[in-house]
Amino acid sequence: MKVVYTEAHRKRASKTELYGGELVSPFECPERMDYILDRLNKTGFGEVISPHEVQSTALYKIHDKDYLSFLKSAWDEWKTAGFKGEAIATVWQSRSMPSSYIPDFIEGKMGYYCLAAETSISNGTADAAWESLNVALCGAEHILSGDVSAFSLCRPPGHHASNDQFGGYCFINNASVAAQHMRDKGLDKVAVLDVDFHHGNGTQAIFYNRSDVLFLSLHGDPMHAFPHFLGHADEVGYSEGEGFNFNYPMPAGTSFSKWSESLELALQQISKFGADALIVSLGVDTFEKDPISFFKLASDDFIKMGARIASLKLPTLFVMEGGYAVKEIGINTVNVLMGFEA
Ligand code: 7XA
Ligand code: ZN
Repeated sequence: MKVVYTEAHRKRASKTELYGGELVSPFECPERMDYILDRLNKTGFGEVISPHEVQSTALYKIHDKDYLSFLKSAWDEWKTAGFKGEAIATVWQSRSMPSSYIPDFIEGKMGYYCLAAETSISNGTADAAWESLNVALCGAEHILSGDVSAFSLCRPPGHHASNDQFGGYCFINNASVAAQHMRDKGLDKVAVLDVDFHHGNGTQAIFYNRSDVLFLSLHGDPMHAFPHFLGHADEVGYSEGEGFNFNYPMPAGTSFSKWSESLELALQQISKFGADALIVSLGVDTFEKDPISFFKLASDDFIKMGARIASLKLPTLFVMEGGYAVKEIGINTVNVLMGFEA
């Protein structure tokens, strides 16, 4: 399996995350990639390749153009405003302020284009987000040219980013743009299976009224887990998309035996859908030692996960999302890929 990777992810080097009322060093850090690469090297798994520049208009079908302009200019605008720290949203439109105006000043724009305050924007964030997208698109190109599988080692991750909002460490929805790119290049039906601990709210929202992209997410119950405001089982899609969105929320302490029951249900839906290709939003924050999550998957379980996904026998693109038990992130990620190939 080819592994697409670029060192350019290091441009995303934010120093602050708002966590529990404190500014802490971000859980989503560059070292995550080092541990994954190290494990790939040690196991000899896959051929690590640099991405080439992919020509695609899919980004502009998935994300709002003003949002993309905002991402590009946000850091400069924040600095120009004289703020000393990294850019963090602090004020939102809300139930009691349902404004449709987009503020001119960066403080207001941050709230307009942000869905959760933990994620700061810093120098290089936008560059890294675009590089991460290109890694995903390059993986998609390999699938389109006939590879049975590929791994896009994306950083920053993407599945929380919606059409016009960033948050949850995500800026551009890599998996969604890859799915759109596959559609644009002639695949009729694409399924996106999100196995990250957190609900893929951005991907769900993007495809919620579409029947050509099936979305399924296995995640911590949003009553207790981020992103809290999307991811319930009764969210089934809207209009054309009704019946093409599946959520499998699960409680704290969920082990692989329970988790895999949801996986089997999701796999059945993917088979029934008749997908031409599968994109896996691969987060390994379901791991028992993950510092910000509450499932109990063990390292060996990730091998079984990969094997079950392989049973679909679909061309499969893995796109990296979360996972913060940094020392084990390499083992857990590569276990999924090895289980898939075995
Ligand atoms: O998959 N998404 C993540 O791993 C990021 C979740 C961000 C949680 C922030 C809660 N304080
Ligand atoms: Zn996650």
